[in-house]
Amino acid sequence: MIDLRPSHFHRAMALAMPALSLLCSQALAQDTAVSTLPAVTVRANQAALPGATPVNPASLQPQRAATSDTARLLQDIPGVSLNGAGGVSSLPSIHGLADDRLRIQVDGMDLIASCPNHMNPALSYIDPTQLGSLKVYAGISPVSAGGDSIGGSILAETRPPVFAQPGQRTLREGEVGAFYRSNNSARGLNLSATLATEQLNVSYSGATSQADNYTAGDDFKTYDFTGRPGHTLARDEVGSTAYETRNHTLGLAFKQDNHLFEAKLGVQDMPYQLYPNQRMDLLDNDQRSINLSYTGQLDWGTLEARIYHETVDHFMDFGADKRYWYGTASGGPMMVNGAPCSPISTSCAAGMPMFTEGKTTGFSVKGELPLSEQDRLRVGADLQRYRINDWWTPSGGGMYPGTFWNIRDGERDRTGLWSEWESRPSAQWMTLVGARVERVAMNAGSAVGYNPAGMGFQARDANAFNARDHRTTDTNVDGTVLARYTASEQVDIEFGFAHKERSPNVYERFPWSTWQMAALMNNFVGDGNGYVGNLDLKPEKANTLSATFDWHAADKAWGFQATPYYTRVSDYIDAVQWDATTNQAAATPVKNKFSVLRYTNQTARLFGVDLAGHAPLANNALGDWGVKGLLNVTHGKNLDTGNGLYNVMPLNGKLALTHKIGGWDNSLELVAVKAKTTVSSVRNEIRTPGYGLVNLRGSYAWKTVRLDFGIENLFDRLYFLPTGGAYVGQGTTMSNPMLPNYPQWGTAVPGMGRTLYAGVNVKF
Ligand SMILES: [Cu+2]
Repeated sequence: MIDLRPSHFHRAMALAMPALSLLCSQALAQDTAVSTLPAVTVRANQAALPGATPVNPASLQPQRAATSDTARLLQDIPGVSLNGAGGVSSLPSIHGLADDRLRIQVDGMDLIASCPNHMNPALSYIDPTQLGSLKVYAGISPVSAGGDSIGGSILAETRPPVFAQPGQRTLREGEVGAFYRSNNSARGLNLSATLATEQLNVSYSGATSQADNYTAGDDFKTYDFTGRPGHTLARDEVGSTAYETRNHTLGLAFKQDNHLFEAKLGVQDMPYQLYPNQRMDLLDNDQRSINLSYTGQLDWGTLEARIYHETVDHFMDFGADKRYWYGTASGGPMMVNGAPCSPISTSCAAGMPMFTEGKTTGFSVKGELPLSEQDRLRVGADLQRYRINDWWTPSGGGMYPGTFWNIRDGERDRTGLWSEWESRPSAQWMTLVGARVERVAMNAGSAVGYNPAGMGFQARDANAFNARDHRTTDTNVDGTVLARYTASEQVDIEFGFAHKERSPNVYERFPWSTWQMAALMNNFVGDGNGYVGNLDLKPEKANTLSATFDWHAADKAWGFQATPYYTRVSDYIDAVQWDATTNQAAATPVKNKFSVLRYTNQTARLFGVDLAGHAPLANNALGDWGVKGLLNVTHGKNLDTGNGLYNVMPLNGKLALTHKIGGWDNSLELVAVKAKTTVSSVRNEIRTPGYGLVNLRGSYAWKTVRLDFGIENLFDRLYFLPTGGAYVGQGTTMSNPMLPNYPQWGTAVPGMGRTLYAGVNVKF
């Protein structure tokens, strides 16, 4: 057996290296072959685990021109929807469970959003053009791909290193690209370059992207608004949707016989990403990561080990559209202290600097041992150490004289051990059984308000928080049983059961202030409300049953899949409206306005079905014609209150007519979404009307040049994002934000109006 302790691991490695150099080198390239390149790719064991839906690499390419938001590349995966956030930070949701309820990894790193609004989720650190592969476990995810999550898993990876064939000269290759999108003047560049010998690969990939605010299909506001000097937000302009981001990755890979070592350095520099559904904007995000990994085909099996470290420095304040406000709903100037606000006066909205600093260190190791022809055993261990500080410096307007510590010296450390056994007892059957035990230890230092001596609830809440021990240790147990039965060449069925547990994140546990202003800052769902943490939260525990029935042609020319699922979550972290005065749950919950809520454990149930299908229509002189479709239904309910769960996508579907001829690959896409009527009433979640959109997409590929272009929202429809939260993208979002007559109350964030896009990529 393998000893998983790091010191033993390194010693074992040192001993194993020379002995293994004699091993046959064929084992190296046994799985992935790079399509046309005369090169060898070494990958970790990529034999598809059951439950995984890889996003077709061919479908990633055309989308790179259409979006800079990597999460959006998942939009055609059955069961996946997106919760709107900033322009490049959407939060994927799988079967109604999103954000930290999912396990999302980038190159094997479990990245954590270090921001009270979760503005920097894992997928925001990788540009669509940097992606090599994207895989989703929507139904039952194996324990090897899970941990500290109750929903599915998403694994994003940059391109694997390539090496020259023996005797071949040094490989020099790369790609350069650019795109433009008309609606918000989004533009960006990407460059990747690789230099590789038989043993060494040096690669760089970088991407920049920036956009102005986008406009909706029609006016959705009743007034124009002057935000930054010289700039008026028209009635159809969606405030705070601009962004600018730059991602760079430098990779070094070394291959020796059956061993592959990789080092990746990642840098993100995001000058701004504004938020239409948050009261603050991201005005700087600096991330650095280092990721070292080893993959080896050893005589007993496959070994993978990884160690990574990430630091994030995140800064928020009011962006341009939230800083000034002199328009009111009636069109006149807004008066503050008897004087009209003007674009050059800061009296209407004081700044509110907020800083978050996160440090994540992780180590993981996994081994795969073939036990027999039919059986494989996988074992692994994951360690993660997370440190976070979240503080707001004084700024006036009641926010002084000292610094407000939202989370000080926050800690969240995970230790996980798992094992799974995959068996193929016959040609028809495949089974996977796994278990994981995980310990999550959390802690935080003392709460400090702006004015520790007084100021309403700040002192009371800080004292109450500080009087308690903030340490918690959860022991979470996951179990997965999954089977695939191949009934015939045309029918297979995959079904399974999973029990999964997730501990609360730091923002669910530690934010301590019931003060409205502070609570409004602690919101990672974008619903406009304020949230207060709860030290007594228990881990969420989910039991999920899921099956996928798959009918298809023997050659997969046509196919139809149905995935029904059912999840019951005990201790689901929902929220109750909180009365700061009594410091108790509100006796009479407010309706039709924003409120302050406190996280609490309740019981939830989610069920639904995903349907997906594709079929050829005709193959004639005009090309290859086909049709594909998708339908998602999810119901989420809080069984304690009878409420709907927030941010659950209403019934939605997609139908596409596809066409291919020569280098052309085109499609006409219809998107239809039903009205959102089931909402979380405790959050006064906003209902949205149903809508239909038409998109046109085209591409033409030569040998080394590729063009992608299209029109999204062809008919310039005004529609509202059912899971995009509440629109608070303009104005002084902090003044009287709870009033029902707050001009924007009740407006969901509109989707983008018509946009033409085009992108070009050249390989060299
Ligand atoms: Cu933030």
